Amino acid sequence: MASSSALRSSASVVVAMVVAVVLLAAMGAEAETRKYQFDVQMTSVTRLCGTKSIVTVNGQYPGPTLLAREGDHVEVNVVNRSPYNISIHWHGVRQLLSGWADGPSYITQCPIQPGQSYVYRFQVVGQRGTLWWHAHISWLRATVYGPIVILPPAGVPYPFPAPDEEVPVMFGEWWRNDTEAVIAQALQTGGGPNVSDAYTINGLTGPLYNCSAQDTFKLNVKPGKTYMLRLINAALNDELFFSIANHTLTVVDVDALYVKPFTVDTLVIAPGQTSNVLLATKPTYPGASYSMEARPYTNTQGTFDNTTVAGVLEYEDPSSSPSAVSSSSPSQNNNNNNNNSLPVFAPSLPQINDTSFVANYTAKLRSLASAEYPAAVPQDIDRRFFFTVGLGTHPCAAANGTSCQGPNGSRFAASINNVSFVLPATALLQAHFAGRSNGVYATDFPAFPLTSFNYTGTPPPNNTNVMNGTKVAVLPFGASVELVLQDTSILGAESHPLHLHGFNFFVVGQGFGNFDPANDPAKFNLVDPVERNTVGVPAGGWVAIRFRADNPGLIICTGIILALFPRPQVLTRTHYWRTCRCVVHALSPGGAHELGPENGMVGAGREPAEPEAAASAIGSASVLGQC
Ligand SMILES: [Cu+2]
Repeated sequence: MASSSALRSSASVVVAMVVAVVLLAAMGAEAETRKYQFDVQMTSVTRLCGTKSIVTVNGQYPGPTLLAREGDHVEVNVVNRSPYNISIHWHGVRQLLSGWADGPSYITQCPIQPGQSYVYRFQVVGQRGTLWWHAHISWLRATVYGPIVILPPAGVPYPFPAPDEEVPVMFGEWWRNDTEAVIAQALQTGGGPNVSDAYTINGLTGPLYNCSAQDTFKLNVKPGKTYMLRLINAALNDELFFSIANHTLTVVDVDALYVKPFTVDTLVIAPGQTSNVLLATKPTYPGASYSMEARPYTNTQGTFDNTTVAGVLEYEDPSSSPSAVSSSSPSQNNNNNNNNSLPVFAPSLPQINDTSFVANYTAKLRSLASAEYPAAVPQDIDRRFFFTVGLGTHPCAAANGTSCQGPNGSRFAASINNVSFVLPATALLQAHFAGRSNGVYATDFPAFPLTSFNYTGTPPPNNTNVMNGTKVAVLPFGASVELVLQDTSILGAESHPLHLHGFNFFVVGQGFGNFDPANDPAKFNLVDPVERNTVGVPAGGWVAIRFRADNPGLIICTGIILALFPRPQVLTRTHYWRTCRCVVHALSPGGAHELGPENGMVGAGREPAEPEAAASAIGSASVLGQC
């Protein structure tokens, strides 16, 4: 059966990772080049009693683990054997001077067309922890994703007691229907995409869903050990609470950056975020099993997937015969029925809209800020930006005269500073490199809203229309940047996860209501703020981040996350293509063209002979083949 082979492959990925970790530790390997082969292909998978064909890498769902040590070079040969255009993004990898390898279609590269291939080459510099990779076009990331495990350099210990084992734990979403059809329908109607039917842990839905007990993620552990869970939220839309019954989790890392350790019963993780947590097992065999569960945190008034995914923490029974215990890694399996008679405890998760829990949790996150791992927070700021983030509308453009399914018959549109991003037909980095940006993008992205208003006030403004544009903000190389992201309540306040490509940033402040430029900056944490690559903008609130523009190239900031990780509300999901992206375009001191195209670039696609008007590209299947 397709489902059982998929189950085995997802379990074997983890086992292989653990074995690899042990081998590396034994070898004390030096920096090397790690080569991977990613065959993008269609694979039949069964979940929730339904079988469908999904896009996978190497037939695995979730996909293979990419393992590297800090300092290693990585080469991934992606061969597209699927019928879709595709590109792969290495989420959180800094991509210093390797912007061509970042992966967002139409931004840093043309998508890899069916039958073609592309070699991603990059070095992992100054990062260690957990990141992840995923498809970066349309909704293919729903099934095309996998972990990136970055170990410290050989001989460099973790700044905490070494765990006995390490296990990737990826959260995802599952739709019964074809996800490309889901997003296509939403783009056609102007309404929101249908919400997912289940959440997953390592691709498995678990016993709380119909006919899914056999698809349960099981973490088999021994008493008195420490396990490091490499948590990854690969869900498209939802922030998630996560908890393991009767156990605590010690957070030691977020987004591949160490934090001051703190211990919780429940954590919250936004789409795109990662976190390493230590799980200390009970000192003796407890004679019980423990459910690990994840479900959404949301304050939306729209529809969302209000279900819970469960996995099981099972202790190795010392009384069972040795042959019953796997002689290989004791990690996961999905067919261990030895403990069926044991009591199973369930965790208690916060209320689904518990915003104060989330605020308390995020306030605990602090950079380690040690001598070895200092927090280089920019103290003096060269460039300030204030971006409103939220939802608006486009007029309905349905060809047949019927109304659209957004507010008052309009189409939903997400925007930053009221600009809704329009995907170009030429990859932006390519246009920049070729000196042919004219007609592809403009450099007048507003640093502040053109019209100020009470961003989180009620009633909201009457005019909810947003403008379209492919606009970038240009930063001088080396500039210290402060960016305040302000949620709006124009069509309902909601939390928006936002993500920066090519950079980590410090979260120096956040709050509810409107940002107060006179008084809020005095409360910023400029000593040990958490550093990361993805942050949730609080619903009806703001967050302030700082970073140094030290990575030449075209990077996507903030809005890509509205595109990548829209909020659970129907509204934001609507405009996957049209979602605002601000593209920050950092110039090197030596000029605009320091980046060279890598060898793989040539095969990635070609310039359209007649670039289509950008506006017409939105959501249009035909234009996908143009670039
Ligand atoms: Cu990313």
